[in-house]
Amino acid sequence: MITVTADPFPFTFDPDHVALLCIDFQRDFMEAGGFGESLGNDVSRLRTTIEPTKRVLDLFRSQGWPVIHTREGHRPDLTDLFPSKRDRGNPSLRIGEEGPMGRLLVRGSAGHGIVPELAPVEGEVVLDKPGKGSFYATDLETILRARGITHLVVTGVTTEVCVQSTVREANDRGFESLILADCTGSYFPEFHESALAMFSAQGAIVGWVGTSDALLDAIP
Ligand code: C5J
Repeated sequence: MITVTADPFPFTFDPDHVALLCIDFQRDFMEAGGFGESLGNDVSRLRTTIEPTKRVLDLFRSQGWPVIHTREGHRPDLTDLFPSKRDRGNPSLRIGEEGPMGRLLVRGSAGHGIVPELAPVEGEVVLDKPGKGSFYATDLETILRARGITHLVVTGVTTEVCVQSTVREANDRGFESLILADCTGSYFPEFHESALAMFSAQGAIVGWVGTSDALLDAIP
């Protein structure tokens, strides 16, 4: 068993039953010209997550532990895009419209891809999802249960949107999540901090919060 220093108390997992979730490290959220910027966000804020997440990815790869990447996006014909998602807000470009990295949040466009530093390698699951949560309208739960995964190490963007939806969905399904604070990021620092605080409050009501260093230090 491996025990990681975390809030509100140490997180213990069996390495035979753990997986790394890398949520939506897509160019559309992390680079200029993508969906995140179309909503008026400073996308550079998310880039601090790349280096620590790369170290965690390297750890999982070197140990042979499973890695699952998710990508938020839609079919090219947009048949899986609810009008409520398409029409809300006042972005400079809407989902499906042509931007500098191709059509925003459309599967197959350059912007929909994962940033090169964290790109999946052969054998890693890449899961496309139309919503914010990674369990909604995907086979994530089946994939995890088929492999006997009970514990998740969670990285990704953004903390209070897709990470938060996913860890809440995971919690309700009985999975134990360790969310790495430096491997998750938000356009809004205060939302990042609040979301992390909500996860670990009330005796880890949603999950545990730790850091990449704490995880790496815990591995013999
Ligand atoms: C957002 C996400 N923020 N991946 N998506 O719309 O968090």
